[in-house]
Amino acid sequence: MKNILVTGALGQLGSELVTHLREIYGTDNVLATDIRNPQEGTKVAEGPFELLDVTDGNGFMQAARKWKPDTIIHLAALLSATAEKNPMLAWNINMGGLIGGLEAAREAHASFFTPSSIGAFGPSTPKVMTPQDTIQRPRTIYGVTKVSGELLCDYYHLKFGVDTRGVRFPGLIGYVTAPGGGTTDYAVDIFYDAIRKKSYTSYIAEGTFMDMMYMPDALKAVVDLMEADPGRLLHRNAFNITAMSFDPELVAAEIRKHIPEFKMGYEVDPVRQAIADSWPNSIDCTAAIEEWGFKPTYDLEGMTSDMLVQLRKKLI
Ligand code: AKB
Repeated sequence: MKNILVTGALGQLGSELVTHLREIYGTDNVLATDIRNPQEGTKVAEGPFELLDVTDGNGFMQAARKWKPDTIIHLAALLSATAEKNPMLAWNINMGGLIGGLEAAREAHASFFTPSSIGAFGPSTPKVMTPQDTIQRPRTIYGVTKVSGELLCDYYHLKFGVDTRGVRFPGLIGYVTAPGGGTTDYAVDIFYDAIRKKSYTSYIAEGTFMDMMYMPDALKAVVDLMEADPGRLLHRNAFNITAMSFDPELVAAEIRKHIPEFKMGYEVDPVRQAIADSWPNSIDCTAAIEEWGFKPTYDLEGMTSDMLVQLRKKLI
């Protein structure tokens, strides 16, 4: 029986992952933590919850001593665009939180998952079918923390034997909790505006391709990687994974199949555009497929139909 501690449980990924893990391993076996309390009536509030500021290493350790997790899923972090506005804060949260979590996992003898990102690549990385092992010289503070985090997790595995595992997530698209402060967030916002206004103004320019994934595939990937036979893992931190690559025009065209009057406009944000331009167009997930059987279900077509159905239920 598992005993899991999740940080950043109220974020875009955390709020859905906690529910998913509780369905698999039992509500009482998944402790959700975040820096603020969950709203009453939300799914996260239905099971164990503790306040935890991940930059407080001592607090992290105390939470782990109390809960005795066999798995720590550390999600609390700033995303790329917010990080770029406040690099010191990004370093403190992304790296301070990570080392606190790794120390807690080391003491608890817990497995440890934390996400890296396509943001761990930079302008000198091969842009098309970016290999698993390649040049990683990002020029954003988010990317710097993601590469450092990958190295730190590998170090804790090699030096202390902590069972660290991670994936490089692409942009995640879901309808439960909106993302905040990311570069790929447009690919979520577009669905909300398509239903509410039948139009969207994109801050990312036409022709900018980035990798994306629908939330159910992201949730499954975390569980599949954590359940994978360690003997098969040649890599650990972190596996390239993706389900689709598109630019704003492609997703708009897909939405138009359901909402023919949908209109697309552009007001490009130079900061987020520069970040997007430094990231790959598409990444190669062969290592994840071969080492732990990664297999996404949703492509652009399937994701778009489901997003629109689910969001209509939520918004109308
Ligand atoms: C972001 O845009 O910052 C994230 C990511 C791809 O890491 N969604």
